[in-house]
Amino acid sequence: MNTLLVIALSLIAAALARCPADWDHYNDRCFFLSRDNETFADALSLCEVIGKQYGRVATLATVDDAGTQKHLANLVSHTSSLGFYIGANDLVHEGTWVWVSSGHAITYNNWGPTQPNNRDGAEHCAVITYAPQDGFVYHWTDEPCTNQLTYICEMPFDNVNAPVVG
Ligand SMILES: *[C@@H]1O[C@H](CO)[C@@H](O)[C@H](O)[C@H]1NC(C)=O
Ligand SMILES: [Ca+2]
Repeated sequence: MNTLLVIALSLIAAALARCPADWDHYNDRCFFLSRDNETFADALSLCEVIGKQYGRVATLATVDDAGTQKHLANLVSHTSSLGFYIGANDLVHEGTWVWVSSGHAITYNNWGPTQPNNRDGAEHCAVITYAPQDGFVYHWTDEPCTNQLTYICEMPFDNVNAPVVG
């Protein structure tokens, strides 16, 4: 087959799949764990760009219940990364943690020991952290949003939207 046709067909197949092959499915969402390290702002932009490739609205992960936390902790446990940005932040009002996906205040959390502590007044982004010596076993900490870290994107599971092929 012609290479362009093969590319077009694989793009359609990727868009029609309820979660793309390198994404993970949990309940009504698809999740993607990055390998690249980015700031919080760049991670958010990259999630949005990746989602657009599938015709979906993607963002940083909303970890709003214990089941989602447990599921993501299991995914993170299969990586060697020590920290993944999720969508929780208190960039607008110090101490008011909201999800970047909705702007709504967080109702579930999994903060680690003494977190969030806003160390040096400079920590406004939540990170799922593996540092068992300090009591963080996929618990959350707040970190400076400029830290370069891996990150978890999410997008809807069933918002199927094939690209127009012309
Ligand atoms: C991301 O950062 C970690 C920790 O500094 C490092 O070990 C890893 O190699 C980095 N990954 C990439 C893809 O640069
Ligand atoms: Ca902290």
